[in-house]
Amino acid sequence: MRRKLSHLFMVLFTMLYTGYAQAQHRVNPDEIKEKMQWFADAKLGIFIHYGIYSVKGIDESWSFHNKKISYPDYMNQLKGFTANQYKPDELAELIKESGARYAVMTTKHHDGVALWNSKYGPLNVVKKTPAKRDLLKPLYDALRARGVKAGAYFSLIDWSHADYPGFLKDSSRYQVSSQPAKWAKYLTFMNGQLDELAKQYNPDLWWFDGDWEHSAEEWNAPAVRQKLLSYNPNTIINGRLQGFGDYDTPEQNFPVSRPNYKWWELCMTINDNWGYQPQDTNFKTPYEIISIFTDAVSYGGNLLLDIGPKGDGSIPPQEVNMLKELGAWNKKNGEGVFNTVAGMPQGHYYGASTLSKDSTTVYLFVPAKTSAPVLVKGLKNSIKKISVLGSDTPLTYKIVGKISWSAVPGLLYIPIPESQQDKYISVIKIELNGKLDLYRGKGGFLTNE
Ligand code: FHN
Repeated sequence: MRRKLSHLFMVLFTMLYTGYAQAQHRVNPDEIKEKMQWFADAKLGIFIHYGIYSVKGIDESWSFHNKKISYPDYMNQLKGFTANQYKPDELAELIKESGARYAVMTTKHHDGVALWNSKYGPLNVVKKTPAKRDLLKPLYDALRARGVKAGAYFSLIDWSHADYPGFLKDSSRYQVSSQPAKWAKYLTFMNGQLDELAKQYNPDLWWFDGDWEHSAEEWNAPAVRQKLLSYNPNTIINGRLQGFGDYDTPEQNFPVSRPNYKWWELCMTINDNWGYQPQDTNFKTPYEIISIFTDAVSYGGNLLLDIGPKGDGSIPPQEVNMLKELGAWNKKNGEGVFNTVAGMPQGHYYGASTLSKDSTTVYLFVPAKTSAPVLVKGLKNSIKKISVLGSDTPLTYKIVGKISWSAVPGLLYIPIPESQQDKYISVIKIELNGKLDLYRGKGGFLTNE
C-alpha cells in the first residue's frame, strides 16, 4: 500500500512538474525552427563579462548588492576603468580562433553601468569612465567581419536606477504593487535602452538576465519580445524572459538528463567567476572544458564559455590559452561537433556521441589514453569505415556475439591505437551503410525485441 501511494505521489509530482516546465515556455518551437538553425549548428559561443567590477577584480554587481563593498566604493571603480588595452580586433580574432560561432558581450550588468553611450541616464562608460568610448560597436564590427554572430547580454535588473525597486540584498526602494507609476517609469527607461541597442547594434541574439526579480506580467515580457522581433524577426532571445525566450540556459552545472526544450545552452565560467578576479586561479583544464563541451553537444546543446577581461581590457593569459587550446582541438575534431545533432540515446555507448545531420555517421568522443577498446551496443547497420578524426588510417574493429540467424546485432569493439589518440579527447568516426539503425530490445535472439 505504502509503495502504491509513493508511486502515485511520484506520478502526480512528475505530472505537475512537467506541466510547470511546459508552462515556462510560451514560444512554439515549430514557429522559430528556421531562425534557430544557425544557433543549433553553432555549438560554441564565448560569453564576455566586462565591466567596472574588473577594476578591483570583485564580484560583478553582486559585491555591492550583497554588501561585500559599499555602493560608493563599488562605483569608485568607474574612475579606474580605462579599457586602454581593450583590443576588439584581437579579441574577435581569438574568439574566431577558438572555433566559436557566436559571442555574447555584457552590454549592461545588474550594476546598471552601460558599455555604450546610452542617452538614458548618465551611468555609462563613455560619460563616466576614462575609457570614454563605446565598447560595443568595435567588438560587434570585428566579430561580424569574421563571420561570428554578435550577442547582447542585457540585465533586466538595474540596481543603480532610482526607479528600479531592488537595490541591496536587505533593502529595496519600493514594491511594484504600491508604486505602479514608478515601475512604469523604469520600464520606459529599460525599453529605451533596448531600443538603442536594437537600433545601433542589431544583435543576432539577446541574452537577458535577472528576470527572476519580476513576473512576465511585470516585465511586460510579451511586448519586449515583440518589440525586439519587430526590429529583427530573426533575432534569437534566450530563455530568461519569463517564458518568452527561445531556448533554455542552464548555468554552471551540467544538466544530467537531456533538457526537455528543443534548444539549450550551458553557460559556464573557465574558473569560478564570470568577471575578472585575480585571486581565482581555479581554472578548469582544457580536458575538462572539452569534455563538458562535447557532453553538451552530445545532448543537443551548446556551450557558452565565459571569459572575464581585466579592467584595462586585456584578456587573462590562462583564458587566452584556454581558447587557443579549444581552437586547436576544434580545428582537428570540429567535424564531430559543428553542424551535428545530438548523439545516440544512452545505453549504446558510455560516453558522448553525435550524429551527422543525415545520421549516416556516428561520432564517439573518447578520453585520452584509453587502453580498452571502445564498445558500441545495438548497432544494426553494417559499417563502411571507422577512423579517428585527424588521421586517414582506417581502424580495425571486431563484432562480438552476433548470432548469424538472429536480428539482434553483436557488440562492436574498436581498439584505438595510442599513436592515433588526441591529447584530450579523440573523436571516432563511424561511417555507416544507411541511416543509423539501433536495436533497442532486451536481447531475445528469436525476435527483434
Ligand atoms: O547574476 C548573474 C551573474 O552575475 C552572471 O552574469 C550570470 C551569467 O549567466 N547570470 C546571473 C546569474 O544567473
